[in-house]
Amino acid sequence: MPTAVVVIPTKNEQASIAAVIEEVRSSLRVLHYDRIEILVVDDSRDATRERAEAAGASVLIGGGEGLGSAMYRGLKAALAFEPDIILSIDGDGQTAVREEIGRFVAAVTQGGADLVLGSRFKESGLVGYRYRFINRVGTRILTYMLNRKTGLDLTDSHGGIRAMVPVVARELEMIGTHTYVQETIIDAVEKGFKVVELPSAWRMRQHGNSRVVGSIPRYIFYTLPVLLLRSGHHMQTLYMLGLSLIGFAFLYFFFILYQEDFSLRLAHRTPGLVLIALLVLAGMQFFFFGVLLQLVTQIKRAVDRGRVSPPLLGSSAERKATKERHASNL
Ligand SMILES: Nc1nc2c(ncn2[C@@H]2O[C@H](COP(=O)(O)OP(=O)(O)O)[C@@H](O)[C@H]2O)c(=O)[nH]1
Ligand SMILES: [Mg+2]
Repeated sequence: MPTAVVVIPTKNEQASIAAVIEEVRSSLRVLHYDRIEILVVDDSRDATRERAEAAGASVLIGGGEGLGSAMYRGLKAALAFEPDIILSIDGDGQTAVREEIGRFVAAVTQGGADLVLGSRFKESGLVGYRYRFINRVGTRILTYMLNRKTGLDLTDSHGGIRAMVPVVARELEMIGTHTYVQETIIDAVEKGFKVVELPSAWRMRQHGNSRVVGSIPRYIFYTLPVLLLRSGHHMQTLYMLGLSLIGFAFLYFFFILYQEDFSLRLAHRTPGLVLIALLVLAGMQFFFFGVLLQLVTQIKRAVDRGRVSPPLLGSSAERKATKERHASNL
């Protein structure tokens, strides 16, 4: 009995949510899914929740910490249904679900993709309205940073529809709360999953306001620190800085000894010795700060994994496949 779970994040989408749920359900029925679960992850103050429930969806509280945490919760919760495929679709009706969902599902079920992303710029004419210049440039910058980090050749990261094999959601670890779209791609690539991009049309919003792409410059501001943290460069930098300072202190100490003909009567060199002590202290601080950061990162990863209770951890064959991917990706 093939099961599909669709995660729909919503923030004040009362005008569109019922129609989106209906469109998703009828389109998946055509694709012969017997069990279709719609999981709305909601942070609304309007009637989105009631309307989603009336349309037959399960509604999960988003947590009020941005799209990233809402999607994280939704994707992890989707695993409880033991799905064959997970999709995520925006709840604002900007995606042409009926026309496109089949291609996204097929890329996973027949094309061997693990994570399929919608791109509004892969072909011309996909964006059905005048898209603000600043956002176009911002999206370019974001996609460029993402491609540099992942080695992929994406044209967009913000499409309104995605499909994935459940193990991508199961393995997902995130640092940021607002950087869902980029971080999920980086995470999937790090774990050796096959990421594929398909063209996807983008309609104009009929109701409400865009929040994510509505503020691309602010979005970049949120994304940069996360990209930096995920790269792990900050830890390497701290280790290197710590070791360099300590190394420099030792060199300077030997230089002083050399100047004093290796005599240990160094009372008159107090300023130099104080400097050496300070360098060693600072070096140790940097080094241990790096160790602490590494520990915190590891604990965060363990907590992320622990959030999925054991019965939901999937078949051992699936876990073995993931491990192999990790290994071949090293
Ligand atoms: N749960 C939740 N959903 C959100 C949040 N921010 C945006 N969304 C939803 O995520 C989807 C995409 O958001 P939108 O603002 O349209 O982004 P854009 O189309 O990329 O500009 C929509 O369905 C929104 O309702 C949030 O903070 N929490
Ligand atoms: Mg939108």
